[in-house]
This record gives sequence, C-alpha cells and structure tokens, in this order.
Amino acid sequence: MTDFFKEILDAVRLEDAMNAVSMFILEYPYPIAGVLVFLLLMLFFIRFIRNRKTRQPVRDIDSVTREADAPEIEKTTAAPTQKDPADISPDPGVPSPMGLMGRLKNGLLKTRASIAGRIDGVLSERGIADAETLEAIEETLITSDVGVNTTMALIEKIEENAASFKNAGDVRQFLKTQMLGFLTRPRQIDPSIKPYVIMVVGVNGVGKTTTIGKLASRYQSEGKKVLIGAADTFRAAAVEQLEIWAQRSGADIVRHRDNADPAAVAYDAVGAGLSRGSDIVIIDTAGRLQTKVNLMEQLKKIKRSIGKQLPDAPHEILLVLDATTGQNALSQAKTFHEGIGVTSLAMTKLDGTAKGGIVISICSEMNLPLQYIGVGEGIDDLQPFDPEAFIDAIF
Ligand SMILES: Nc1nc2c(ncn2[C@@H]2O[C@H](COP(=O)(O)OP(=O)(O)OP(=O)(O)O)[C@@H](O)[C@H]2O)c(=O)[nH]1
Ligand SMILES: [Mg+2]
Repeated sequence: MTDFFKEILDAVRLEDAMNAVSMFILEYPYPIAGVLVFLLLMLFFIRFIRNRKTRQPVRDIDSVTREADAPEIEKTTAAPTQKDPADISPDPGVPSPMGLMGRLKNGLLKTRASIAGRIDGVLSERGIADAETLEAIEETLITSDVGVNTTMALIEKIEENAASFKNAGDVRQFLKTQMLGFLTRPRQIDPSIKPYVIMVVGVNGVGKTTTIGKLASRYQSEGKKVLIGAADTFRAAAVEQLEIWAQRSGADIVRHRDNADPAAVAYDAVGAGLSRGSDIVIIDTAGRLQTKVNLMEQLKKIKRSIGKQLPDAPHEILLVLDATTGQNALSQAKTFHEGIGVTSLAMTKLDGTAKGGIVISICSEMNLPLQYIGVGEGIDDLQPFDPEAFIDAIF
C-alpha cells in the first residue's frame, strides 16, 4: 500500500500515475480502495498543474551576473535609451520638455540596470547578506566600474553591519547610504571674484567644448556675463563650435588665428574679461597636440599666462572626463591632477555607458568636487551634480 502512495506522489508523467493506479486496483479490488485511489488521483492532478505553472529554469548567481555583463546590458536597455526622433534637436541649446530628474533617470538607465538591477536580483534571490550574496554584490560593483578599492570598502562595511540587517531591503538601503557617503558635492562659484576664470582641460573628445558651450548658456541664462577664450587653436573646428555656442547664448568670445599660441589666447581672453566686466571667463583648451608638443607642458604654460594677467586665476581648473572610458577616466584624473593641479571635475556621456559606477570611484579616489555630469546631448543633459538625485537615479 505505501509503495503505491509513493509511486503516485513521485509520478512525474500522467501515464506513470495511471499505471500505478491500474496495478493497485488489480491488487486491491475493494470499494474503499477505489475511493482512496480517486482522492490520490485528484491530488496528483493538482500537483501536476501547479508544477507546470511554476516550473522555471533555476538560475545561479553566475548566470545572473553573466547576463548582466556589459554587452548584454547594452542589449536589454537599448530600447529605453533610444532617442525619440523628436528629442534629437539640431540645436542642442533648445531645452527638452522632459524634467531634469526625468532626463537624469533616462540618461542613467544603463547604469541603473547594471547596478540596482543586478543587486536587487541577487538580494531577492538570496534574501540575506551571506557570503555568496556579498560575492555577487562585489562582482556587480566591480563590473559597473565602482572600482576595486571603493567596492572593497563597501563590502567591508556591509560585513561589519551584517548582524543588524533584518531583510534584503535593509541591505539595499545600507548600500545606498554608504555609496552616497563617497560622493563629493559641487563647489559654488564665488560671486565676489570677478571675473571668475575657469580653465577647462581633458584629453581629446571627452566633451570639453560642448561642456563649455552648455555652461556658457547656463550662466548667461542666469544673468551672468560670460566670455569664452578659444585656446584650442590646434583644431579649427573647435573655434567654430565655440562661436556657434557663443552666438546662441549671447556670450563673448576671444579667438586668434588658427595655430596661434594658446597661452596668448588665454592671456587675451582674461584681459578682455577684465576690461569688459565679465562675470565668468571660460577657457577651452586642446586635448591633443602635435606629437612633438607635450600636452601637460602646454597646459602649464596656459595656466601661467592666465595667472600673469590676473593673480590667483585660474580660480578653477575643470577636468572633463568621459564616463564611457571607465577606469581609464580615473587614471586620466590622476595624471592631470599631478600635472597641473585639477580643482574640480565634470563627467560626460553617462548616457552611453552601463559603467556609471565610475562616478562613485572617481569621487572616492580623487576626493575632488564633481561639478557637472552629462547624461545626453541636450542642454539640460549637462546637470549640476546632485549626489542624492544621482543615487536615487541609479538605485
Ligand atoms: N551622448 C553624449 N554625448 C556627449 C556628451 N557630452 C559631449 N558629447 C559629445 O561628445 C563629442 C565630443 O565633444 P567635444 O565637446 O567636441 O569634445 P572635446 O573634448 O572638446 O574634443 P577635442 O576638442 O577634440 O579635444 C560631441 O559629439 C558631443 O556632442 C554627453 O553627455 N552625452
Ligand atoms: Mg574641443
């Protein structure tokens, strides 16, 4: 009799269950057995139907993290970040109707999928902060470019506080708060300094000129008088690019002929800023020079010539970094900081990468204020960095 019950309960296919029933009826042809068999058959049907509904392939943490690797993320998140044709304006100076937070969230979709998407997956699967969960979180953070040092510091903090977590939600909230702790706040422009001189530096293609154009528009719209110095004389198109931005925003521009000495352009721009009563002077610089000329030496020369025109200037040396270059951005930040002494950072193209964790890495390793982040090509996509909004957008 017990063998029969076991066979019914273990049956995977309907035929197995029917065979077991026929054998049982042959052995015990009594009415009571018929009733029992009927009940057991019902039990089997219910179990069979439920198994069919809930049977899902069991996914291990490795497969979850493999799926979340960069190329796959590009695939899974491509649709939401694809721009609506109406959103691509030939004039990036035209503000988009989407709110600032909406643009931030939209621009950080890939990073959100890469960090919060994977961490939430791990936490909901395992429910607690045990060794395996921590290992999966560690892998997620490192592959999202949070950086090894920052990741290890975060994991250590979770380990130290593991006893206080009641559920997965506690671990998530703790991680968010710890990440926020690493982020630096932007510094404010000192309105008593006039003109406030910002020298913008960075390797080629990171978005220096575009960032300057957007900044000029922003400051002009706030009622500040802006003057741009076109000290990237290496690339003629850079000057034209700046002239278009200056026209759009109503900013002044100082330019020399192509291939002029960039230090002389910077000197003249600050001089013009002084004589014209500008509030802010922004100096564009080249990111690449003829191979013979050392970029860092050139930048030092520009910095010196600005200082000769106005002692204490430049008041800010803003290094622009491209988020899509990941940890490479961190080594650029170190090189520029050692070379000319960077005072603040801007991080562009966060909309083009799943590795937005680089923002946390840069803030914690460089300990320099992050002023602006770029989350798209529209004017509203260069946003003053707001640590709380950033963490909310990626978590
Ligand atoms: N998607 C996206 N593209 C950006 C962002 N910021 C800048 N870009 C684009 O990056 C490209 C390069 O920008 P530039 O401003 O010319 O870069 P640069 O650093 O001045 O380059 P060089 O003058 O060659 O050193 C342009 O096509 C910009 O539109 C951003 O936040 N998101
Ligand atoms: Mg440029």
